[in-house]
Amino acid sequence: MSKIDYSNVDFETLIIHAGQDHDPAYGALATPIYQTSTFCFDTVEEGAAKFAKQVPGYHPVYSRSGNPTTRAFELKCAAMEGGEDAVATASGMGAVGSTLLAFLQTGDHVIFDTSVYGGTDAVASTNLPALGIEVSRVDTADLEALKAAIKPNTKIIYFETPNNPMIKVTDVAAVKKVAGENIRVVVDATFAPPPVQHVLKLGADIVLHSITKYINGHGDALGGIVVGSAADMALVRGKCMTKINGCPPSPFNSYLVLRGMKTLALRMKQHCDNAMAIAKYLDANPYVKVVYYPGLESDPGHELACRQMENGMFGGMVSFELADDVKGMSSFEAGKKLLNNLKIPAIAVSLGDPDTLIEHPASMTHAGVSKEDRLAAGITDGLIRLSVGLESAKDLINDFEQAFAAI
Ligand code: LCS
Repeated sequence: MSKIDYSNVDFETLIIHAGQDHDPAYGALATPIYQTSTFCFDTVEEGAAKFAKQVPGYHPVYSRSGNPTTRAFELKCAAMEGGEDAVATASGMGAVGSTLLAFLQTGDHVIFDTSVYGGTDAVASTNLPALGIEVSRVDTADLEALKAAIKPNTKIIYFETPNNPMIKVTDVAAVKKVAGENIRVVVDATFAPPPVQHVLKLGADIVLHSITKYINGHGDALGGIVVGSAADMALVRGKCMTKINGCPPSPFNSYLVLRGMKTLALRMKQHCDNAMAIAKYLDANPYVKVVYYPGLESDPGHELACRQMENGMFGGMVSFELADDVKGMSSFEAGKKLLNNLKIPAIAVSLGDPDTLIEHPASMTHAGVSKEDRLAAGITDGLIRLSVGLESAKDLINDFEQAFAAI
């Protein structure tokens, strides 16, 4: 057992040590990869007792419901968010699906923000209604509209903050106040994980992440995590993750995430510093019409972000749109040229990698959202989304300069 009192240390210390006790078999410092599907019992009686959870301590019986490498990853994430427990999944969508199916059934009502990741959007617009679950779409930044959308059968209010791809910030504490005790507030904080914000502390009931992004942070593994109360996590794990979805991460991916998380504090600071520099550069660029980044004073979410996000960090995601007439071209045409001219950013979806990634939401991450819904959420054909990496900000700005000049 660790001797560290995690309630009394800084995030930089917690994120390195939490969840990773020295391995009981040989005292290994790094958590071993328990690459096994099953676990053996000496006797039938021992197996029965472990299945019945009558043996004190952590005793996995089968790797779909529990694995020691994955458990270390779950415990580190629970500590990171200040939650009682966590459930790891094979992808972010595994976390989204397992959470929604754990708490919703036919006849229930759920409210989603107008703009969420394209995969989550498909769940809201197609998969949940097909199960007889009623879905409303409301701008969660508009608290009056949110209040008006609540019905007697509303079970969940679901949003991302900042959201994908508009980088819109939603007031977690204010939404929980509107939701009251009986409606779960579920926040997807993929775009700004701790230490940038701690949404459970702001009042969310459940926080989830695509681990694929900043938390693993190296662009080499898919994963998801759900964090909340012990009772809620028991339901997510027991009813959904291990049964309906059956989507645990592989032990090897759990190991990669544990490795990546050791540098989360350092990486997030650098992502945020670089994003602020690039956002300011783009904001001052005459070819750019609008920049969405809550760190900019001109951003409508700036004041809220200063309260809700921590230590002057505003995340590493920046979206922007070029001016309507760039050298005689539309915003969309000029944007395509800009992306093709850039040398450092990779044209790719995903985010949170050390490498800067740039993408076109209307034709990539949000291509499956109807044009009407996209435009209502502000996702125009000219919108460009940038995941600012860990390269030198100066090199990135120089690259943008040559790419704009060559349009
Ligand atoms: N939540 C958010 C906010 C996301 O951005 C994504 C993926 C997911 C959940 C799902 O996570 P996954 O299953 O991919 O691990 N977002 C992506 C994106 O913007 N580009 O590629 C994937």
